[in-house]
Amino acid sequence: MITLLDYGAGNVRSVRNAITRLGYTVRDVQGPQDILTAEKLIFPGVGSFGSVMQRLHRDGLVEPLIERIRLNKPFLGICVALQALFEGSEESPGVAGLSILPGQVKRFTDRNLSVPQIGWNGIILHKESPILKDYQEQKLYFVHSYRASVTDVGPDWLLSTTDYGEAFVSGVEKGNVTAFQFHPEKSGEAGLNILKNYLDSQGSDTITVRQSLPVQDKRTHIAKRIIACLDVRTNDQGDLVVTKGDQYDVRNDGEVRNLGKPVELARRYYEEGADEITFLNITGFRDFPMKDQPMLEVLQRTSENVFVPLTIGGGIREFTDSDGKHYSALDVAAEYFRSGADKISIGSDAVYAVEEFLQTGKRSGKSAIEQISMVYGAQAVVISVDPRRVYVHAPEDTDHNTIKTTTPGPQGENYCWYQCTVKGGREGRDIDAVQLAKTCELLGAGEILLNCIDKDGTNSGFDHELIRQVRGAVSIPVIASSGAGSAQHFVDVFKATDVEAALAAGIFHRQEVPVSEVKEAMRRNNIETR
Ligand code: 1PR
Repeated sequence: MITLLDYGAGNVRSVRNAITRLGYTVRDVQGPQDILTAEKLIFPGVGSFGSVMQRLHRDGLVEPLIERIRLNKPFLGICVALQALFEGSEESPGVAGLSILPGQVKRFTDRNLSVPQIGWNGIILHKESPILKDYQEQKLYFVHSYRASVTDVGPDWLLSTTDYGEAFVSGVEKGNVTAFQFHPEKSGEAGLNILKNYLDSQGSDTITVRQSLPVQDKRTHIAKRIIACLDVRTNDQGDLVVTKGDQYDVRNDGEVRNLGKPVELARRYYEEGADEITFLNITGFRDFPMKDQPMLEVLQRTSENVFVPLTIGGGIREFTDSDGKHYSALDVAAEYFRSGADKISIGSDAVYAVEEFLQTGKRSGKSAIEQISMVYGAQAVVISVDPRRVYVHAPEDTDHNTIKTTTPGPQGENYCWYQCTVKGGREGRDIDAVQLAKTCELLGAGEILLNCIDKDGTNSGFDHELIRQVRGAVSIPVIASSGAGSAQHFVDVFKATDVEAALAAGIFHRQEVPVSEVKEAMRRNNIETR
């Protein structure tokens, strides 16, 4: 019996599913007493530092947690739960942590690296641990903007470090108390194994001083991620199917293309080694997502078998239903997080939010981006950009951010800008991709999913010119999307641009190139991969 500290923020379903999958039963903390009496406790950190601490205070759990750790009772903290062991965090100034460990958790500072760190990185062990006893240098999934400093943690606690520009604390352990910055429940089979070691561990009444390992002269490296994307919608027969368009047109002879069932395909990509799965509910802009039970069910069922990050997009916005009941974008996102999503992706609503910001010059605090980022953290908010090329003869012909292109337009134009669209490419707006990406970063987005309507479904390779332009404009991670037709195209985009991840749909669905082949091509070309 494992006791889970679910304080109602973010995706705790994945931890729950992982524990169940490993053959254990989960019970929830009902009150402060459970923290002290639980045989084994898991504290999955989701949300920002401030919102986590606020909830612990609200539920009277701060003192019992400190007491439990002092009594050396089995404890596993994940992500923000590791950070909560410190005195405070730059993320939420003035909010006190549990102060088990000294120092403040700080934001990553290396300007050459995108923040948040999103992706698969290694760990270097500093001492022996029963939880990491069979760790074989596999990469594990991290997603965070703040990190604990190695200088704040003495050898009695320091378990592992990871490099992202600088070295930071990725694991602490003393006696039966362990915490990781990475997410074992999102780290595939390697992560499940780590979780299993904790669940199976016997613990010991005394604090065992574990052997320090020799200091190793090596660094860890974050992998470039490969993402499988499933565009999902209801077909004319009323079935929820994975579909795929050519330049966003998903119909063939009038019928919506049907490329398979979402849950089954997601599982196949997980087994083939996809680093992340994205579902886009492509008609979400017109359907009311809170009533979209099938999409929630897709997420719930997928998270039972898929232990890598899941993103869901389509229809994330505020909404008033026909009975006049109002749902904030936060309500809609919360439903998806509860169903197993780690990140939500915002398309059309991001364009409207940016338009408003550019008009007023002020943050309203009310946009979906701002609200969701505030509660769940920037790393949970992805912006899906659907741009299309607009050609011009010279940069002076437009106010937008142009590039000189090696693929001239129909009238021989040598310049273009990328016009953002809404409603699945149906409507162009007077905003370019650079304006959108930069403003969304300012409003609190943590990642850009950069599609390209001209390239979508063409199998002709990614649009490097667009990717370079947007990647150069922001300091959050960018996912290249649209146009992948071969494993070489992934190698090309990682060599030609600094993009952190690449996404494809058609080639995976049609089984033209399995994810594993993409990974092999990356390895042959010395591109860091999982
Ligand atoms: O506007 O917040 O409701 O979100 C709607 C979401 O649905 C957006 O993320 C938008 O990109 C997506 N979407 C809407 N219509 C379509 C369509 O295809 N008709 N799909 C659509 C976007 C683009 C990628 C695709 C890549 C890779 N699909 O998801 O997977 O282009 O494809 P490829 O590898 O086959 O070239 P909102």
